[in-house]
Amino acid sequence: MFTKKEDKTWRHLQHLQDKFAKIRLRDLFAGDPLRAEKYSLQLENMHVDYSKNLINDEIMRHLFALARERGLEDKIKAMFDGKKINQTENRAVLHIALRHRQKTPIYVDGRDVMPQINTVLEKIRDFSEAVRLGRFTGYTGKKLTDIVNIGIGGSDLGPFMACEALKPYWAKDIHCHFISNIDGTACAEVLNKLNPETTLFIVASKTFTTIETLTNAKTCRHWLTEALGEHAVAKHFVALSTNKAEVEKFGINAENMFEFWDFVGGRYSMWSAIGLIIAIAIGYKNFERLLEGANAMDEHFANTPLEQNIPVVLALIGIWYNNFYNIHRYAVIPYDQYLQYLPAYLQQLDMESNGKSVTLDNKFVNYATGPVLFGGAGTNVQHSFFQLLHQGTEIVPIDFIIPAISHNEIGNHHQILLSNILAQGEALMHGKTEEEAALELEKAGKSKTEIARLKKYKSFSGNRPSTTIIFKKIDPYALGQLVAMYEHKVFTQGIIWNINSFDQFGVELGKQLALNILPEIEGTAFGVEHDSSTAALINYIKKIRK
Ligand code: G6Q
Repeated sequence: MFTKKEDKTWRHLQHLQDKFAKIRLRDLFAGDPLRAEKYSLQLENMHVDYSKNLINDEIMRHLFALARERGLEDKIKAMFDGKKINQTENRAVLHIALRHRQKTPIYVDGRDVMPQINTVLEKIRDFSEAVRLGRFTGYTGKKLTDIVNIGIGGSDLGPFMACEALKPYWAKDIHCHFISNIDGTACAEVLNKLNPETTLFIVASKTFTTIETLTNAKTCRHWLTEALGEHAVAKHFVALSTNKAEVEKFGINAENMFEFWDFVGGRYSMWSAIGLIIAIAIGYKNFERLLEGANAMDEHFANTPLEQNIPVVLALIGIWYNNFYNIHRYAVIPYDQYLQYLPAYLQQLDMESNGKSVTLDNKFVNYATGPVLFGGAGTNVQHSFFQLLHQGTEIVPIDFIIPAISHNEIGNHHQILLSNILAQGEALMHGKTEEEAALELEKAGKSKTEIARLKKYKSFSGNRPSTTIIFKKIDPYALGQLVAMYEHKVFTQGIIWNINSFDQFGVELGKQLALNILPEIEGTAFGVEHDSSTAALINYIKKIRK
């Protein structure tokens, strides 16, 4: 699977892990006062400290060698050059073109894609401004104040996460809503609150064939036309898609469609027309800042030597844990209420991209690929799953993320938040030995028997890795940098694992089977063959729904 050279580097890394397993991070920090400085990187207002990871120079050197042997530099170039690196679908992968701010062309099949991207950006600018200023109104002439994005997966998670992350930038008189799940509750709970006259629906679907989105869009259309009549649709529905024919079939005019293209993957699409709701919420200038932040990260990724390249360094540290420590999970913990949906967004980005088992050479892998990612907002999660992170038997590497300055500097809230994020990283890394725990208990006046009984429970193994990412403030530019950083981290890991990070065949089987089961649930098909569990569950559901 690997070349001889790669295999040698891989085996050497395994050997280094054996050696390093005996070394403790707290000793490395004690022995090297410059460790934090050495293992930190900076890009503009973004600071990344990766010194609390289980690494040293020799390990990093071999990880960089592995990346070079796997051809990472050439593969980055291939993506930026519009080569068809999504080989199973024969597509270029050009989310970087969506935020390409330089006035240079990017070619796919000999054709510059920048003019069409810029035309759609202008359309987003004009439309978002018209809605915000009340120039584009609803059918009865009222200002559109509630914008509903109907989409799922890549057509939902990005815009939803970004709108929530940038709430301080929202226009005061505009509210954003998201309908994603096919569960009727998703529609009902949003529509219950809204007035058809002031509601704009954005139907976001790359293919415009997704059953959840089309079913939700039809329900919303019905809700609107019941109140305002068929003619109102043109003033209350727009579509974001690559599929003009299906958009028109649904009854949305082509002039109300914002186009994107098959070189934009769903989970990489918030920078395209799929970001329309973001532009309406925060204004086009701020939307441009989001693109500029991502573009700054793209430039950094494409032009910085691997050793100082933030996405590459983070990716290689992830590889180190995944493939050499056999730690197949990691957590992202933003200490910022506005970033609370970032982990859910990253779950799709990472797990849909790298949850693969077949290599680009059409062989099953014999090593671990994408890890399980989870997370939540700090400090909330400190009071839930952090117990396991500190004292459980699973080691979970963590990305801690925080802005130095909050949008809501109320009293000392943010100082407390800051002290907590730093304390968690320190506690996980440093731990507390039994002796240290005993000493503390002694100082607290506990008896010898109590100390002997409690000291194990009160000890922390430590040596648990984390990376800390600090921004000055989470503004649109910083969010662009952050999301693009994770996109490129995922890309880099995909290259090391020799898999295609840009298809998602794994979501298809369930969809296919659901289409078989639907007529049975609806009572229009009978006797379809299933395993006994599925068959019994279908019968049970039909019985109690009668
Ligand atoms: C993302 C995936 C997937 C997709 C949804 C929605 O990379 O392709 O999450 O975004 O299935 O698809 P449509 O946008 O086509 O409705």
